[in-house]
Amino acid sequence: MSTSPSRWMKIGDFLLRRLEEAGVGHLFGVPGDFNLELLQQLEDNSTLRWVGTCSELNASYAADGYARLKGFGALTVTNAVGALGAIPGIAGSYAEHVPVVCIAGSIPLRSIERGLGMHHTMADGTWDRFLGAYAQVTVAQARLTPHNAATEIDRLILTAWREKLPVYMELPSDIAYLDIEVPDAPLILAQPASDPERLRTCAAAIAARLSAATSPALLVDEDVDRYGVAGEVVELAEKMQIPVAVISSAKAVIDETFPYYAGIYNGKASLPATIKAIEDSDCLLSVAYRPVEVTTGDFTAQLPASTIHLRGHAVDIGEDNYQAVTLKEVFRAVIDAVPRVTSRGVPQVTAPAAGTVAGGSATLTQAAYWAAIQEYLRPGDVLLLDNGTSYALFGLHLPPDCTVLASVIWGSIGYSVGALLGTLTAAPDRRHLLLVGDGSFQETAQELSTMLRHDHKPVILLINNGGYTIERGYMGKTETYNDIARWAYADLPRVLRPDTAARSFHVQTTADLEKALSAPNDTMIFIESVMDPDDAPAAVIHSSNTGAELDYGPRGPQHRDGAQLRPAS
Ligand SMILES: Cc1ncc(C[n+]2csc(CCOP(=O)(O)OP(=O)(O)O)c2C)c(N)n1
Ligand SMILES: [Mg+2]
Repeated sequence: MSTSPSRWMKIGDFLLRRLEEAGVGHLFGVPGDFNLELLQQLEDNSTLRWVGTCSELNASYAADGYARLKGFGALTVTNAVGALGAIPGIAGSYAEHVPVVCIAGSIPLRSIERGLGMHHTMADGTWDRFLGAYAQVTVAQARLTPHNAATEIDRLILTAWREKLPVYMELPSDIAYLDIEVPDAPLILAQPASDPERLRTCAAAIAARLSAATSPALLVDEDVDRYGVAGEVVELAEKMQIPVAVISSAKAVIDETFPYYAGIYNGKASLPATIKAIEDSDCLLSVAYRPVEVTTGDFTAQLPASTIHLRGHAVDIGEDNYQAVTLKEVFRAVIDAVPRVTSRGVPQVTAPAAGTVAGGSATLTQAAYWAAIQEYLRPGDVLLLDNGTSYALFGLHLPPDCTVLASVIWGSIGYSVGALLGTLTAAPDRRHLLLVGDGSFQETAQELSTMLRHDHKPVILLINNGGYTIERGYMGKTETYNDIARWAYADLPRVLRPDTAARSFHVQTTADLEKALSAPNDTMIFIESVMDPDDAPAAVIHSSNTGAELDYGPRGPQHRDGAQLRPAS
């Protein structure tokens, strides 16, 4: 019997209490008969707010977007039909290292024990399939029972938070109202303390390498955000005058106006000064870098062989592998151990500025569009980008305190629209900009209705180019498989909320765009910008062209005449 103070709580109430203690203020999802009892507990006893979504996929994207700003996110779905709908989003949270808990209200324990057939199953007496499916896309899973709930709820929440990965729990619908004995003490979200000897030795080894180096550098990926060490990275860079480059998935994790910010590193597709800072470094500290084709400029990245690799709970230095060292403690110890350097100065990394906005009545081009967006950005903006020509945002200079959300490694189109609901819910006082193509938008567009329903005020910047332009750069420049239906996008706010005060704009010229961008941010602004299907930023077309070589090989169909959209010569 436990000696620490305890109390009696209903299982569902305890779960909701633990979510609150983990900093979750909102639960996304779609109700079903197997989770209504939990939703009733939420209504009756909890400070959590319910945000019903149009689909489970969008709930999973929303929980992910919410977690990226608040540190933890949660959704609830119903057995199987709901749970399976959320899988692509939960798998994306795994790929992008986002702690989310997916709670499936599942068939009653009574039915499992007696082998009773139930709806939302295959009606063949099985009940483990969906837990099995989630085992592939989450770091931990459990079916709650009255005898494991008190420990399993804590294990799953803590595991998700510590490892920055999603978890899945099934709450059988007949146990949420059962009383169990639970700890009185709140759940403390903390990383395990490092092994003192390993931490000391590891930090000393890094500090010695850094102190002896003439051209140290830092390369950071998105875990720097997830583990909350951007402040430490900046402190170390400042103390030793070290340039810091980021992977595109970590855009804006380091303030782009920070003097030691050295740009986005993406192999040979990076600026020359960024390549030099990283590849010629005699002591590169890389934080949680995961090389795939989209983060390596198609495998042209060349990190020095001596690179020190830091991850959430481990560090690799040459032959030495340090376990049981947590990232924040490693940074702290290294910062304290290294000398202040004043002789190196500020790195010179200047990216070409986006062009200027050309003449008023000119048909809108991608070049003019991105120049205008560059001017529109403000400090503190939350920027959600989807795949497509909207990736041009990676080339813009961001003001301080911006946050960028994208699905860079997982690459799921439509992510940004669902995630926008999550970021709006998490940080309603910030300005949120959605940069999305028509094709991506069509995947998840209905969630606009939830944003309107809750009076959110995002700026939606949609590029209407009649289809999948980024894909035309891979294959099928003029093929119908890259075409999509032309919606009246700017009319959607009124369709989805007839009494909306949203301001909608159908933009065809640069003058139209200027006018739209001058609208005040006191309501939703929906700007649909019509552009030519063959117009795309050079960097986007280039990466599509080279991506096709990787995807289809030398005998692929991309080599046929006119098969690919190519950069304007
Ligand atoms: C879920 C999913 N389905 C399909 C794809 C393949 N895909 C990648 S980009 C893209 C087209 C995006 O088109 P759009 O959003 O219109 O952007 P544009 O390049 O036209 O600006 C597609 C279909 C994907 N990444 N994710
Ligand atoms: Mg498009």
